[in-house]
Amino acid sequence: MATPLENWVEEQAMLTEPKRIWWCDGSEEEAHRIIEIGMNEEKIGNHPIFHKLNQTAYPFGYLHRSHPTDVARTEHLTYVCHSEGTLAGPNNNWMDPGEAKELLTGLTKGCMKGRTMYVLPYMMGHPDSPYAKACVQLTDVSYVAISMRIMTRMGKKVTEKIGKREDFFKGLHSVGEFDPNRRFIMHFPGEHFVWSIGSGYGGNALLGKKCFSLRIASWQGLKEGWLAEHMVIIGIEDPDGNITYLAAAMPSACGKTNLAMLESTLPGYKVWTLGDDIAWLNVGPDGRLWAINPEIGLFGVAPGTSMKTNPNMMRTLKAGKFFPVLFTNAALNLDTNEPWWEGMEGEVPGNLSDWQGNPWENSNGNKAAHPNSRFTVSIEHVSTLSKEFKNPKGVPISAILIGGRRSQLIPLVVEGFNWQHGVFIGASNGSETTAAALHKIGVLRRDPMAMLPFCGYNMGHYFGHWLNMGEKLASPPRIFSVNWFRMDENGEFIWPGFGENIRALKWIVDRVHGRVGARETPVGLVPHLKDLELDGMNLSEERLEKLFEIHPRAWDDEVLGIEKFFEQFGQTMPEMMWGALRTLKANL
Ligand code: SAT
Ligand code: MN
Repeated sequence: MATPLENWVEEQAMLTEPKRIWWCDGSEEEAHRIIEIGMNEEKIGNHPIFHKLNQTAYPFGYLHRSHPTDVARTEHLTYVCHSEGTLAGPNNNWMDPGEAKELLTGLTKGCMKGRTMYVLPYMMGHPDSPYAKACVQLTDVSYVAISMRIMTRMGKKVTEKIGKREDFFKGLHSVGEFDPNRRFIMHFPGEHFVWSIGSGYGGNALLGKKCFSLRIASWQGLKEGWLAEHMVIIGIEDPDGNITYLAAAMPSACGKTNLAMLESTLPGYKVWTLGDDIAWLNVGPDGRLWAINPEIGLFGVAPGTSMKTNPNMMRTLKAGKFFPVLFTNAALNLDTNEPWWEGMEGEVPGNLSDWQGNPWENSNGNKAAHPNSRFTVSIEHVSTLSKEFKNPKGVPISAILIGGRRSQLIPLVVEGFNWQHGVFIGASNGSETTAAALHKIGVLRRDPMAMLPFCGYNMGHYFGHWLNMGEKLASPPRIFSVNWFRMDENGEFIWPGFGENIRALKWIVDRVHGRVGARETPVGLVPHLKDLELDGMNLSEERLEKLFEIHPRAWDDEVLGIEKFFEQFGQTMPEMMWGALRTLKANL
């Protein structure tokens, strides 16, 4: 008798009408075959799906060019279809589930004609972890099949694990016609189901990532008492060899991958990598908060990545251990057959094709690589991978960092007074927008816990859930806000960032272990400047003070912005958040 999984795949095949169905086993041999198909048979426009790069410089490297209209997440086409709109909240687009299915059935009918349907069984989380989830995604493009193999634990074992069960997470994906007018990313949290059509790009198409591990999982977390968060996980080893684990939430393209791979400029300190994008946080039997990374790959922003900013990443891209490594929408050096992007060191190559494959003209600020061009690479390549990465229990978190891109106002590092105040700091987090989603770049938007585009339910309830989590923890992590991006009057970054960020992290670790005091300000606790380890850094006292300046009048505007943001959640906003805002106002 057919299993529920087989029945489900059969039903989707009746709807989408592929020419064949390919059950993937996740093997390397299979990945080679799929890449071959992507190079020789499947196309987007005139381009093959994959172009083989210089294998000496970039072992296992392939370049993928997406459809020109399909280069970032499309938040306006992303819906969370709860039974009622109030459950989705003002932070989500909502459609009635029945209506959404009718609309998508129309768009999906026969959409895989002439194509292969890849069946991808995968695990989010270590298979032995009590927190892991079994999932299956269907897709009709080799790029997505291969990307999912890099990002998740894919293979036959998952099919066996699912067995006769029905409660696996389901994802149906088709690139359709790549038509932005027929593109939707629809979530059905009640059914653990995501249905995505019309895009092959990142978070729109790799359904294990934002769609499941954040939007659907955050809803599951609300029901089951845990958190699915947009966070890096790292361990910081101090000169005594003790490792303190931190999780850090930052919006897309604000340096999460750089933080996860940070190479310390402080002697004796070392950062161990556990994850660069997603953390599932559970209350452990010891009353501490434990984090696992459900993914096994990195999907990072290429432009700006160089031997200077992130040498660890550059080595990772060339490590050649796990097949393959993908570069999406990078430029191509036609002389060397290597990928290229803005911000790579050295001279700009003379013979480049741009991210769409056209000869590149260096004029009018014309970018060769797309600003949201990405690499996809196994975390096994990372030489700083923590030995705890494979521990099914995860790691205990001592501090949570919340950051954004703020050219003004927000100090380098601030500690919340307590868990509740930390939740307030997270809830009022803002960031200047980037190229990771299609919207105007550089505008301030509120992005609580960097989850605005990823929280699968009403954020008013989400803040309440965070407050409840604090109650369940015997020793809740301390919560900090960080901002590497503050600028001076001339628009220059005051703080050098990258490897030097270890100095802010060291202060955080010192706070966690009670080694240093702090100075109280209206917005939270900031370092006594003498406690910051700045040896070997070229930063004048005056500029250092600028990093921590708090101008009450400028904060008045911030308070107004937070108030306006909170208001939209109406009755669902916990009173405690309003209380924290009133206190902030009074203190200023
Ligand atoms: O496209 S993704 O959502 O996977 C990457 C990002 O925006 O963070
Ligand atoms: Mn992300």
